[in-house]
Amino acid sequence: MDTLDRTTDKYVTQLEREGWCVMEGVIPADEVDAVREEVETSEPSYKKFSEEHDRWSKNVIAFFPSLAPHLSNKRFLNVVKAMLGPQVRISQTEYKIRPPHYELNRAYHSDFPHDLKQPWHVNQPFPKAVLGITTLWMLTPFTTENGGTWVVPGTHASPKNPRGENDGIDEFAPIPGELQATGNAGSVLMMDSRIWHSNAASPSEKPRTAVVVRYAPWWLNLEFFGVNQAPIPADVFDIFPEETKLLYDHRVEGRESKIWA
Ligand SMILES: O=C(O)CCC(=O)C(=O)O
Repeated sequence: MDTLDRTTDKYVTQLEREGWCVMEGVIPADEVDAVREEVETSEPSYKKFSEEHDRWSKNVIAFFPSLAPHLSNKRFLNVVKAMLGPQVRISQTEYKIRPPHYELNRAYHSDFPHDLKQPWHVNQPFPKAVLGITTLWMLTPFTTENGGTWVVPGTHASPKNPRGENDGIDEFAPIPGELQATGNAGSVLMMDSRIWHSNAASPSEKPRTAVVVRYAPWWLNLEFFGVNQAPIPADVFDIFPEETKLLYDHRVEGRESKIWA
């Protein structure tokens, strides 16, 4: 880490104790609408592209490059690095747009590398270490009315898991202690990848727009046999700020990593 920034201590403390936090104002208020618009308007092109090509042949960040500079926001990355160590990479990037009247109510899980339904997971009992930080970039406000993500504070430290075969938890049912993460557009929900979390129903008339970006320590294997490791075209990557390049350098199309190799 460059220098210790004490102003971000409260987020680190909450992440350590509760497994989640919301950092407000990571994307400035006067920029967030343009990012949201690019994310929303590009999703149909991404879907069309996915139908015509292999879904994993172009990284989604290439469809909304205006988000890229924010992914290395200093205050935000300070917290990620406090949790994962000074050298981090982005493992996965995905659209998370909940359409109006979205109905799936609960589907509790932990995230890579703790998602027990994915082939590439660590087994229970999970190591007592932070192996991933999942971040949800709120491009519209997250509220209890429009599908703010459900989280169950403290469960990052639980030996059980909603998808644990012998743990007797119904992943599709409410869980005592659950709450919905809320925040203004431009905020980021940050979660220890072990925390039990779920998408939420949205009775709202408008989409709830977000992007999920998962961060990993440099040493974690990010080869998912092609799945969710789509490359970024070099001309898109080349215009990213240097700090964002560090995060995505392992995903540049047709190029050996310059930084990590
Ligand atoms: O979209 C959400 O609110 C939750 C997304 C989620 O659970 C995930 O990406 O793992």
